[in-house]
Amino acid sequence: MDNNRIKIAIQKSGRLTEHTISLLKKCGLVISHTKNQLIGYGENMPFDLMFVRDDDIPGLVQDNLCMLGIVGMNEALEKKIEIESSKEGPANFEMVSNLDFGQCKLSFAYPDNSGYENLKNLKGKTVATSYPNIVTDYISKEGLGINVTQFSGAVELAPSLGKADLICDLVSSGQTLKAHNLSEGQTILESTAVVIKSLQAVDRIQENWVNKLIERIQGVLQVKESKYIMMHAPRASIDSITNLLPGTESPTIIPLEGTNEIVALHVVCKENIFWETLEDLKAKGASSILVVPVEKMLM
Ligand code: PRT
Ligand code: ZN
Repeated sequence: MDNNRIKIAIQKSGRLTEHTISLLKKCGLVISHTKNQLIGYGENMPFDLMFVRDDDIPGLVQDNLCMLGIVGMNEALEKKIEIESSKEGPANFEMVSNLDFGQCKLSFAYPDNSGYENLKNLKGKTVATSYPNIVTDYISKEGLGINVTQFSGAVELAPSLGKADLICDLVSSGQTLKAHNLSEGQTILESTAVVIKSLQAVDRIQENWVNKLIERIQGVLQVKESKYIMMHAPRASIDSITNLLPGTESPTIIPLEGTNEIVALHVVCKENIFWETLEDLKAKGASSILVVPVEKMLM
């Protein structure tokens, strides 16, 4: 492998895979990859993708085997706390961007009707989790005195197997908890997928590419909600009209032939626009309102 190329660790097969590949493609990366290959080659940029298990991603970046990783915040934080509470610390990577997929919560959950909703009353009880470092850190900061036992899968079975009194696990819809007669309690982390980046110094060319990719990722995230809005508006109402549009910068004002009172007003709005906003704009005198999606944005 060419060591000048920048390696990005991504999940091989799981909840994050499709979103991650789609994000990188939207950043302009053309990937050559066949189904069973563990490496995908960037054809038009010096990035190569390492397809690995999500649990391994923070470690690959920590050990400088990959410069970047895309992984759940839960995994990144678990590794960070593990490193920082050992003699190895501080961690050699940072989280540089929160993404708009992989949303979940890391929450305590207790058997229905167990009366375990208040963590402060659970001194000496045992919690099962796949995130022993995050959970231990939380328990000690809160002074809860709950014991932690590590489970690598099917954590929700621990109470009925008699291995723990409660659990702390990832929750999204809540269906899994419900199916196991567990109730969700305190959330200790709201997680999304994140980009992690090695703190190791690299040469200028590599650094420029990494910064370019991170900038494009941020551009892709902004574009999702952004709209380009065009309308005719009374010159006297420009301020009140732009105040109705969330997340806009200074509007472009274009004079219209044959009138001084009405102008064309163009703005980029960084949040979604609802029908109610259009109706409010109309009430302020705007007409011919067009809302169009933004395809790319570089701030
Ligand atoms: O093979 P590999 O190790 O790569 O995959 P994996 O099975 O460990 O991970 P995967 O693909 O399940 O999850 C990857 C990442 O997606 C996680 O690290 C989280 O950041 C994120 N994510 C988002 C989730 C969930 N939502 C989620 N619901 N990860 C796991 N779950 C599980 C949870 O553990 C529980 O078993 O789904 C169940 C709960 O779901 P609900 O919808 O019933 O509440
Ligand atoms: Zn995993």
